Amino acid sequence: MNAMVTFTKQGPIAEALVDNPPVNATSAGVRQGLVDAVRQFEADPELKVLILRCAGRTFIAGADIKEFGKPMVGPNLTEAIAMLDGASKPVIAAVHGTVLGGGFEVALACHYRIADPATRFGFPEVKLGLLPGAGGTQRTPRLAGLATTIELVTTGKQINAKKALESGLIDRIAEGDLAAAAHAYATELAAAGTGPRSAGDLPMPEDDAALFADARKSLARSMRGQTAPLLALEAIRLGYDYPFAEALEREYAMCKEAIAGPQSKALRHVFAAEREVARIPDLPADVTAREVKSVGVIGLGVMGRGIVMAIAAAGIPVVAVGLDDEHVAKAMGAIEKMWGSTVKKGRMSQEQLDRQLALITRSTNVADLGSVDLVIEAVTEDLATKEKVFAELGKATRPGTILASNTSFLNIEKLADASGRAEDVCGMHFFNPANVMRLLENVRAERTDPAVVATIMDFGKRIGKLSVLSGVCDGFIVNRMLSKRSREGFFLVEEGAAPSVVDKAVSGFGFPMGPFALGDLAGLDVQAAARKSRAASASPRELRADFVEQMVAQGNLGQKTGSGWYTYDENRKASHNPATDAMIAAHAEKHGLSLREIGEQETIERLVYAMVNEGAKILSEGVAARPQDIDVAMINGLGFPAYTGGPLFWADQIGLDKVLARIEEFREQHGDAYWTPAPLLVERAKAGQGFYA
Ligand code: T1G
Repeated sequence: MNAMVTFTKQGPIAEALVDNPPVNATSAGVRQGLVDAVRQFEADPELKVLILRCAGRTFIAGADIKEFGKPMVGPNLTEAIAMLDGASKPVIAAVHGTVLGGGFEVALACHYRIADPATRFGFPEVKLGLLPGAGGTQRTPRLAGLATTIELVTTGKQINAKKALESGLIDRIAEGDLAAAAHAYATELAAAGTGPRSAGDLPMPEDDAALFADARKSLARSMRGQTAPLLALEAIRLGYDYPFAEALEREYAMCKEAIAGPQSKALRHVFAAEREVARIPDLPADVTAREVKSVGVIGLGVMGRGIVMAIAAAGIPVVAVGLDDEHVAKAMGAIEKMWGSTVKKGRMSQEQLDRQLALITRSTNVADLGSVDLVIEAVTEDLATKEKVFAELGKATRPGTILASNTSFLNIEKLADASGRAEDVCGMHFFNPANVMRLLENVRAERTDPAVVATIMDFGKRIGKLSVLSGVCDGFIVNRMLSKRSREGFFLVEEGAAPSVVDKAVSGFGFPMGPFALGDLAGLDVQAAARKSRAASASPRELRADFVEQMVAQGNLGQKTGSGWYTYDENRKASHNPATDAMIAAHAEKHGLSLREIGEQETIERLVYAMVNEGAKILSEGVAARPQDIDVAMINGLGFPAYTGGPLFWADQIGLDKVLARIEEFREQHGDAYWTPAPLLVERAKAGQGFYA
């Protein structure tokens, strides 16, 4: 027996205990250990029932992602699973934690299943560009029916133990200690002389062409551009077209093919990158995060409210400081309304809502922040206003209280100066809506204490955010790169592209929406204000492309006024806005511009290479420490399609030599101001390397 799987026996009951931290992934040692355990169990006539259990925080959470793409060592997972399924005596899976992917498949291949009440189950393979490859698409329908199977294998959605029990995926929910409950279950089966029970012996549920057709339609929409969900859906059909054993073989072959595909490579890169960015390479080893027991949020506009909600939802007390009683009441009313609708939708209990509300202390006085450990400032995006607030915070809070600004582009150094406690000052840039968006762009200023950096990175994870660390620059990582996409979008329209055609190309690339639809959503007045704040450093051509200002001047602010780049009906459904045609034509005539047809390829290259080039500059300047920080931020902050791996990973797949060549062509056509290739991009392209050298 190997160290990963320990085989023990107590009377007629055997136990195989898997211990492969951190999540008991089915690494080679685990697979071999499972095979050995079943062999030992089968070979001993004294033994009547085998319990499969895991040590640590979870039952097997999947195949070992770190082994993908490497030569297989020892038995593969399907062989280990076949041993469990084929045992001549009953095998019970006693599960806890997050039973995911291959772990769920191992459990389903056992004959009986008992779960800790808090256990969650799922097939996250599609999030890695894969499909279940060890029986998940074949055993699940036989146990739980088609609808549950389709939902589980095509979306990666998790279900709790109660739902798993109701669906027939588990047999019991353990009362008290799982090991003891499993042992009692085994003793019961042994006493009753119960035999093995293989899901593979059950018939497939009645076929339902309409269900599959609906699933294809909804997946094409909800998982647009992704190959794995539709593959997973088709894999279920193997159960109708082939005998069980052959269906398993074909499912495994489909999974192996997907593993070798570009989307899985990209999504596995993202999985690792999202964990890499939590590590701050240049933090001193001895630095420790400060304890954050309570937080203050000052400024209760849309962002401030979202931040208060995210903190309270994480169970952390928060003092919500507004300008005056009216502002505070309005903010709290909005928070209660948003949480109330979540309760109505059954996504949160009333008790949870009450607990979260009880964590929020209303205030209009900065002095009430005297004892908090962290203050997040979210007042209006105006430097003078923020400097005033930081000066007050520097006096009103105790030394060591971290003072963070939610600013999306203003200079943190100036806020640090205003506070009088620069070492405690940093940025924590949330994305709207702050209680929903995963990304938290933490900003380290020149004088920010390393302990502050460690604290805000930890705090981000504590409130369910994906923290990425940025240095100080205009727009940090996401908005700085986004501003280049916006710039190219305006230029493309100046040159003759229709906004809707650009948006369609960008959505087709995999973004949730294109730059013009996004502008209408965010508000053209907001975009105009951001352009105004950058006017001093803007080029003549950027200033000339003043479409947003033209529309704002006519009171067309986008969705909030029903008209912007598009017109919107009462359900905010977008339609073509003929006024933009007239505006673009008049603009071209006024400036003597000649309009031309612009193809989709050029559209995407102009918009995405502009971001890639800016990302390379951000990397060269050390604003981001690694390409992972940029890819993770853009995927989670702007919706850059994860199945491309993020802008820099995607550029690597294209080949930086090809990217550089196109940037040089754009530089010829549009000038140095916009298309000077970043030194790092040139250097890597010439060396035949990528950003991920
Ligand atoms: N393989 C290898 N390492 C894994 C892993 C896995 N499946 N899951 C997690 N880790 C590592 C992770 O990299 C990190 O390492 C540490 O564990 C803690 O993870 C045949 C083909 C289980 C919900 O997709 O969803 O089975 O950074 O920070 O927030 O059909 O990890 O510390 O060095 O995420 O508590 C399917 C992926 C695989 C599950 C825990 N399974 N993992 O979350 O911790 S494909 C998955 C998760 C498959 C079969 C197919 C989460 C978690 P390090 P963490 P967490």
